[in-house]
Amino acid sequence: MHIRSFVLAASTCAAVVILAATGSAQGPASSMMMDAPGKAIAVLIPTKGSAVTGTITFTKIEKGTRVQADLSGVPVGKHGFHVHEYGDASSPDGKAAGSHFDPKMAKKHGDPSKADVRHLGDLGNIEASADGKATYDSTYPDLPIDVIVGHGLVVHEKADDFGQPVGNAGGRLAVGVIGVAKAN
Ligand SMILES: [Cu+2]
Ligand SMILES: [Zn+2]
Repeated sequence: MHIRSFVLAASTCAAVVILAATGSAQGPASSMMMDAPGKAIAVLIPTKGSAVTGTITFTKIEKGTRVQADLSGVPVGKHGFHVHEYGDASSPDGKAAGSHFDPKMAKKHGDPSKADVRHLGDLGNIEASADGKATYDSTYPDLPIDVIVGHGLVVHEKADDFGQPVGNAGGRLAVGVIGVAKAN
């Protein structure tokens, strides 16, 4: 009796394993195993009382990820901007985007041009001229597009002074969700 029930259990197990293997080989999961995206984009949505709009693109190049921003309606001066943990632009104050995206658990805020240890999402500052336009173009060796896709992008009220814990950049002027874009 013991042997028979063991055989039954073993064959059931084998069937489950075969089903699982077949499912992962032919199911929707396989289409998600494609190459990492070559380009991503965040389209900014202004928070309540803000006029900040524009796009931030992330393009895979030989040296890493090129980050380019083209914004309008930005108050003159420097504004901190970061990849935030949630791709959620639903709240009028932008807070649904959570805090700085820190998948490596660095637990330290920093200047991307200087600090090796920083939140992965720390992008420094973007500066607007008197006409409200702000552009940015910088390449990061350590910002994989497939890691940041689906997370948020926040442009802040004030400059990021790189103080702890999150740079004293104040409120949020705009939030976007980083999505996969068609590579050029
Ligand atoms: Cu931020
Ligand atoms: Zn940070």
